[in-house]
Amino acid sequence: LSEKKVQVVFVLGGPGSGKGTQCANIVQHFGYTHLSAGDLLRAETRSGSENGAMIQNMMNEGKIVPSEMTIKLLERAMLESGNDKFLIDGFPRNEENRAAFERVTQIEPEFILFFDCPEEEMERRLLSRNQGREDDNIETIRKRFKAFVESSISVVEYYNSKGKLRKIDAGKPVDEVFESVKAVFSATKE
Ligand code: UP5
Ligand code: MG
Repeated sequence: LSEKKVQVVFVLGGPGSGKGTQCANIVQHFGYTHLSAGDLLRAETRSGSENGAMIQNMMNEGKIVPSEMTIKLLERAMLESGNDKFLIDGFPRNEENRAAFERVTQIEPEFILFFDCPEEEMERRLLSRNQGREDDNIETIRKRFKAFVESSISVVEYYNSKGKLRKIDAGKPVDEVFESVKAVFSATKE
């Protein structure tokens, strides 16, 4: 990976802020491959791998899985895709994730898309999602919010201090949010 010229955009935001929804739109317009760290971890729990049960337990508690596991899955998915432009959704979630990814892959993200959304709105969205996600119950949702505030916000602040944060008001309807997203990607193409 380090030999290839790889472009990475981290897509961050609280649980239910719309990361997955907007990434699907970005893929259609800007030629990126979408890699959701959470989706990769969920696939790993279904694969029956030795770490599957541990990952599942951590996700049901809203805890952040050790970086080595997440990074291994992300690296594999990047290599398998054959693409060189990636949206990495829902990662890095804490300082340790961030530093480990940089150290292991030597990749510096182009910028960070940050979906800023009020917690009441995220809660409403998650409770009505209905896609069978085991962590979409009110107890786990509260734990996910807590982990976001306690661990993930510091990563957002880190990139803000480096001038790499592109903050989006994500509390609006999907197509209005995408208008703001498009403006960010169009601006960086020039
Ligand atoms: N929706 C979306 N946008 C909307 C809008 N503008 N207006 C109205 N409704 C909107 O959207 C959520 C729901 O809202 C959907 O029904 C959608 O239609 C609607 P979605 O796009 O799915 O939001 P997203 O931000 O992707 O929410 P998600 O629940 O996936 O976020 P999380 O960050 O909680 O979940 P993730 O899968 O990233 O992680 C899950 C767990 O995995 C973590 O809690 C953690 O335990 C573990 N994990 C790690 O340990 N390490 C990692 O690196 C990544 C994950
Ligand atoms: Mg998601």
